[in-house]
Amino acid sequence: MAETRRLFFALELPADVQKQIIQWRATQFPEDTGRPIAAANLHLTLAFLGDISAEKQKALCQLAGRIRQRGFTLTIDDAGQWLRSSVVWIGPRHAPLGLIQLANMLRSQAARSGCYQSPQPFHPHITLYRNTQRAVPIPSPNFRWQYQVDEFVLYESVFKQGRTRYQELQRWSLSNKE
Ligand code: 2AM
Repeated sequence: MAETRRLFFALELPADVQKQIIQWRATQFPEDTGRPIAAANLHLTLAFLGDISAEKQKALCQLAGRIRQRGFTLTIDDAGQWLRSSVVWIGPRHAPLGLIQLANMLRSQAARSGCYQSPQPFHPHITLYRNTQRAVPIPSPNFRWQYQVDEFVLYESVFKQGRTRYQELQRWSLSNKE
C-alpha cells in the first residue's frame, strides 16, 4: 500500500497570543479537566484531510495555491465545551467571512479530491483540552485576543514516542490577493 500522511490545513497562532492563551488556561481550569494541548500544537483547523497519499497531497497543495482572497482579522472571544467530542475550546463568537470562505474552499477542494469531510457545519475553534470526561465549568470569556490572519498552513500530524506533534509542511499567503 502506498505511504500516507495524516494532514490538515489550519491557522497557526501568533506567538504572543499562544503564550497568553496558555497563561489564561493555567488559571481557569481544574487540573483534571482533560489532556491539555501543548502550546506548540495550538491551532485552528480549517480542513482535516485524513491519511492521504503524496499524490493527493500534491494535487491539494496546487488547489490551495490557487486560492485568492485577502487576509482577515480574527477575534478569539468565546469558550465552550463539546461533550460529544470531549473537548474544551476557545474561538470566535462571530467568525469573519474571510475565515468561513477560506475553510469552505479548502473543505470543498478536499471533498472533491475524495477526502471525507464531516457533514457538520464548520465551527472554528482552537482545542485547549481533549479527553474531558465530564462537564467542566467554562469560565466566562474574560479575554479578547485579536490578530490579523495573512497565511494558512498545511500540517502533518506525527505520532511518535507517545506524543502527537504538528509539523508544518507548507504555507500560503493571503495578503494582497483577491
Ligand atoms: P480539532 O480541530 O477539533 O482539535 C488534527 O488532528 C486536527 O484536525 C485537530 O485539530 C482535529 O480536531 C482536527 N480534526 C478534524 N476532524 C478530525 C478527524 N476526523 N480526526 C482527527 N482530527 C480531526
